[in-house]
Amino acid sequence: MGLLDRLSVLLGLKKKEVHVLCLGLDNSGKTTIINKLKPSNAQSQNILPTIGFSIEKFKSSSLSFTVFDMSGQGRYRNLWEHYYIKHRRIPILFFANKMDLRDAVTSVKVSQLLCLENIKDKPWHICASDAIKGEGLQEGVDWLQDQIQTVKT
Ligand code: G3D
Ligand code: MG
Repeated sequence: MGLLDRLSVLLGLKKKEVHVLCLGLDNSGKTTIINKLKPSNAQSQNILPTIGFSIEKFKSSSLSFTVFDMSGQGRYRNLWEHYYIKHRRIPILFFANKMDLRDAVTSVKVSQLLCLENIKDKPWHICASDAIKGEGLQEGVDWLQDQIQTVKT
């Protein structure tokens, strides 16, 4: 961030800009989640399968997010590492999505199955979500915003 941008953020004239990498299994609902976080007049009615990646933007109360929505398909996974810097203490937000499905397991169970408690070097959080209804998404974004705001601008 340039000096002028930092000053604008500090004075509350501009939202701090952050980049988010969105990863997950193909068909898990990543694009639907991101779409639902956009203002209603900017949301697509038709979610198409993501090819390679797409770049989306949305805002929270104090941040401006640019999201790299990566395809989960195996042949595109080699792209992931180009957008992910492994050793930084970046926060990781997990969505246990499709909680509306009858056989969905709880977010606690998902966290156990993925052994998330082994992540010691980065802050992480898991939210149960239903991206179609938009449930659980705001809780996740609020957590991410809190984490990012504790990092110096
Ligand atoms: P992806 O970007 O992770 O590949 P998509 O996944 O966002 O393209 O979503 C894949 C399918 O899952 C879509 O259905 C979408 O509507 C559905 N979906 C996303 N989130 C939820 C959810 O929380 N609950 C349910 N029941 N379905 C969800 P289609 O039919 O368009 O393939
Ligand atoms: Mg997608």
